[in-house]
Amino acid sequence: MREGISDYTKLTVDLRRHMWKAGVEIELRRLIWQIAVMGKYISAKIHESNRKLAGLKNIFGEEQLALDKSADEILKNQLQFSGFVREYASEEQDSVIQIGEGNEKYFITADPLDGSSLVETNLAIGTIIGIHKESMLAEGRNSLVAAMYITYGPLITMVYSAGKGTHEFVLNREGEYVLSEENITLKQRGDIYSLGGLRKDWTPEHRRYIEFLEKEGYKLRYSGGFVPDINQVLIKRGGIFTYPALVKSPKGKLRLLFELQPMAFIIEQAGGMATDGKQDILSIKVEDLNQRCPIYIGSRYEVEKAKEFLTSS
Ligand code: AFP
Repeated sequence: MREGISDYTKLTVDLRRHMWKAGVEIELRRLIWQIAVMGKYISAKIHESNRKLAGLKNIFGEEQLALDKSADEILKNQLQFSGFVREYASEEQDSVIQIGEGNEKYFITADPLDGSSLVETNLAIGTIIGIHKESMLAEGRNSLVAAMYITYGPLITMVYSAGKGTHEFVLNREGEYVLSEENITLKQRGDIYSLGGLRKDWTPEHRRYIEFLEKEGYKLRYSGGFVPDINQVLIKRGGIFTYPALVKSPKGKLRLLFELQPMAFIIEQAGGMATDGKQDILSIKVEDLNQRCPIYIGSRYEVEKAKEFLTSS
């Protein structure tokens, strides 16, 4: 240990040490670390591009910079030189792109900046990453080996799982990710719920489920940002996030590959569940990059209840 290190530093476990101790294989450790570091650049981009910060909002009447495109560029350009990534797919790309030589170990899916429409309201937003060991057009359970998300809020936090539990790190003033919550485990049931879509567009089964939660006294927590809303269920150790099938869009809004699979991997590793109302999210085969899917994700009691209501005739 370097001399003069503060007690605080001695107590902190940084991301690389945590993954090494957890037995995460070296290339995957380095890849997760590289992506976590890119979170710092994306956060800087959010601050730099937010005209409000520069007091220039709408003075020129220009469109808010496409932050999600910038975030995508940062991820793609850095991963291109990582040495570990063969293919990259993102919500900002039309197709899967080969960014490696063709013999690298991992395939990456990214929602580079989910909730970007919330930037001007200063609400938290996030980056969602899936790390696959084979082509992503498969069942998540067979291809995903790790998943992570970065939350850009009052603090920058990063949650990851490499199949050995779910853990949260916070970016400290020195620019290091230090462990804040290890082996996060959801309770059997929580007391908060997030609900997407308009009530008038819900199916009768979904409406009956939400009315059940409300009768049970669940508290509504919904920001319009998938990452902070899921993060709240995880850090509060329970509850449920739903974005259901709607009368006009039976597949709901959220994307299976870029948003739901990584979050399902992380929540399952924390002892929770994720379903489309009938089957596990991680058991659904990805046929198409932009495939959408209804989602019920969180602690077991609430998800099991959702399945009961959704499959009752
Ligand atoms: P944006 O990226 O367009 O802000 O959408 C965010 C999102 O994809 C997801 O983060 C939210 O959970 C969901 O949409 C909110 O959708 P509604 O605006 O329909 O509630």
